[in-house]
Amino acid sequence: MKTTEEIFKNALDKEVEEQLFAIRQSMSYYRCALMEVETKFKVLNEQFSLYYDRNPIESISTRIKSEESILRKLKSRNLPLTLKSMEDHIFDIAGVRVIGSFLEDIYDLANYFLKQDDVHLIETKDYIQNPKPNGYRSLHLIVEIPIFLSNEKKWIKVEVQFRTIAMNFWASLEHKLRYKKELSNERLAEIDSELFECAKLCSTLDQKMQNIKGSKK
Ligand code: 0O2
Repeated sequence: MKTTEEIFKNALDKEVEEQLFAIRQSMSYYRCALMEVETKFKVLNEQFSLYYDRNPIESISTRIKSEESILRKLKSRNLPLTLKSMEDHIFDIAGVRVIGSFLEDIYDLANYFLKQDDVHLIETKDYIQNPKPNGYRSLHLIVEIPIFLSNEKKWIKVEVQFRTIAMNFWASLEHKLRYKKELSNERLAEIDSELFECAKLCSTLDQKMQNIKGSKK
């Protein structure tokens, strides 16, 4: 016969096990959604290559947001630290970054992607038309796409970031420079101002490259 303590411990173990499984399951759905979205862009690139003899995509990368970053975001918004709260409020757990060749490619790719009838647009943040005050440029879409499991279809949210090579170059280096912890406030202000100048140069470069290419296909 089990003691009350043993029964209680077993119940707790079971509950923890179930919660851990639910988290693993959720993360697995986000990974499946990333595969679906990545394939969609590979298909678009293939089609451009066939019809227009060019590849508008320089590279595609995917990432699942780290647990640390998810918790930080939930805490910063005073949201409950639960799986449901994460699924309901954090929309960039699954992230795809599409690096396009020219400015025009960014909007073409985004439009062709959004035309697909299984892609539901949730939100657009156009930091190319409206750059962030620090100079950050990128087109962000939050979409919901279906993943097909053995006995059900689930809609999963994915954030897609579209950047040109110049936008990505700036964002990657900004991230490295900005997050050096030992810098003084004065040096940080200097870096911010120089980075803002670099962002303007990148934007000019993008426009020049687009002009050299000329518009449409
Ligand atoms: P990580 O490591 O990619 O997870 P919201 O979701 O609307 O509440 P949030 O999260 O600020 O607010 O959304 P936003 O503005 O669309 O930015 C989300 C992501 O865009 C960031 O992810 C970065 O990948 C990128 N990003 C936004 N602003 C900047 C910037 O100023 N510099 C750089 N280098 N990247 C930026 P996370 O969550 O920060 O990190």
